[in-house]
Amino acid sequence: LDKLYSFMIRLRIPGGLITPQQWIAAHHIAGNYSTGVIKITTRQTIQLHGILKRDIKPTLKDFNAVTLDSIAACGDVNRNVICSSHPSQSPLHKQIHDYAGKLSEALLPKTRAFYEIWLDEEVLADKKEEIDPLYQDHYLPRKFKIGIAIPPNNDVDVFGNDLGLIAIIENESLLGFNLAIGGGLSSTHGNPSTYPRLATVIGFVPANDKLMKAVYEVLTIQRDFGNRSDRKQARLKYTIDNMGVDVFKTELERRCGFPLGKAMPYQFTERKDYYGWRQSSSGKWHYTIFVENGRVVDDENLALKTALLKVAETGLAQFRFTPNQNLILSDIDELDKNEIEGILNQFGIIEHTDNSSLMRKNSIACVAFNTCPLALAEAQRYLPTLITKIEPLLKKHSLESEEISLRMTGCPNGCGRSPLAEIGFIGTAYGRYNLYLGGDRLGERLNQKFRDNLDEQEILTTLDEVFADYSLNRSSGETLGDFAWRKYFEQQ
Ligand code: SRM
Ligand code: SF4
Repeated sequence: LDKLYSFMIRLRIPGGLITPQQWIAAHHIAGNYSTGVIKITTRQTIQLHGILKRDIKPTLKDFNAVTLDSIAACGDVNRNVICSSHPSQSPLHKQIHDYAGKLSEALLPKTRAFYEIWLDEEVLADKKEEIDPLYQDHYLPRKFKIGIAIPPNNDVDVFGNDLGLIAIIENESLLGFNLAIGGGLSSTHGNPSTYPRLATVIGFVPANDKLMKAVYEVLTIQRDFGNRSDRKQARLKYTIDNMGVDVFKTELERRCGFPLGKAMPYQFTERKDYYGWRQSSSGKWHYTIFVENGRVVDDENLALKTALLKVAETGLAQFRFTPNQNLILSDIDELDKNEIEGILNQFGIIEHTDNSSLMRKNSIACVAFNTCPLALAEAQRYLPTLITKIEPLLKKHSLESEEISLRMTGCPNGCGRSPLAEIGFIGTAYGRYNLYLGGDRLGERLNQKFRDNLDEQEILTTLDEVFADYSLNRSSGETLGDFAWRKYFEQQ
């Protein structure tokens, strides 16, 4: 007997937008071949777990039938391109969002292997036809990530990406993007040569072919200069720190054949999903649902998966995943809003979104156990319970109306972007976490380690003390992250 292998499949959905028909397909594919849970990821796409080896082909074929694929969703290539998700973010949202698709397409590997292996196309292509000018025959040294942010909302955590693009809008027209290079959030316990790093803004490119060229050449530099002998040192952040930002920029301009412009002014004032109903300037309505840790499933409290199927079956809403693992039912006509609202009310979705605490709605947990092979501790299966125990502490210190961000990962790889949270937990062993504080609310400052290896009781005692200190000693309007930074780190 062969081993009973099971797999995870992650889709490539640039900008996180799919049609209701595609959601219906995902619902049934999940039911037919996986654990049934549809997991919305921190990079605006979905994953299915527990797919048996024999079911990989049918799964990918069924996705392909609704034009969804998993090409370059993993591997040493450009990954799913993320973009500020809410259509009301800007009247130019569609124009900017389209870049997620354009960049994703432009940076796809040229090989037909996916179609040949999984979709039964004619067996292996003539290699001459598979010439790939970008990835050549050796791909990138490591995964590569692009995020597009539309200020003032940094919902994509743009500085956590290898390449961040910050949209610059003037007089309601898109001028172009500031380029930020070398973001990455992973580290390894006990290995000080690994570290999270915020992307550095190096200049501006107009929104035309120059943007595509500049992005492409950032990848070629990483391809040619990235470390191929040590995977722990292979991300772009290390390439840049080894070369120096200025040398990297000069090399980029040389390869592009044009200089970058001076970085344009921008300001982030928030980093959040806009829960509930919002209308965009086009008149369309959008409802953002709180999906705890991105897990779409029917459980004893909420029949979310069934509710979403009912919504999809009306065909009246698009499905947009957010980089915070939530879901926006979007682009709903005024005339159809009541019908969608009726379904959401029938299944208690609006009540659930409205009544969940701010801390819960500002939390993220990665997958971790029991499917992630790299997990040292629980994350998505534990964080909801931990938050239930933290909520009374917030109440005790009158902090329940604060929008504090809290994120947990089961290891230091940073999949739930905990290094960018005001309160970050990183698993060290089963039931134990390092506690990090001092990240800002906008994703512009990394948090710092505050305590090592805490168990649950130690976490609650420590947070009780921190909340008490914050509640008594903060200055007016000071966020928890800024307070913790000033009090516990800046003065050290
Ligand atoms: Fe991640 C590896 C899950 C976003 C940094 N990540 C993994 C794997 C595939 C474990 C593995 O290699 O075997 C996890 C699969 C668990 C499972 O059972 O499903 C996994 N990562 C996830 C997701 C699903 C977390 C979630 O709960 O949403 C996210 C999927 C994103 C997507 O749709 O493409 C996810 N991963 C991230 C992010 C956040 C982001 O990109 O905004 C990061 C930090 C940013 C960064 O890349 O620096 C991240 N994942 C990693 C790393 C560390 C990479 C490094 O530089 O060292 C690994 C391990 C690796 O690549 O060797 C990793
Ligand atoms: Fe797994 Fe670690 Fe990523 Fe969590 S942070 S999903 S435990 S690799």
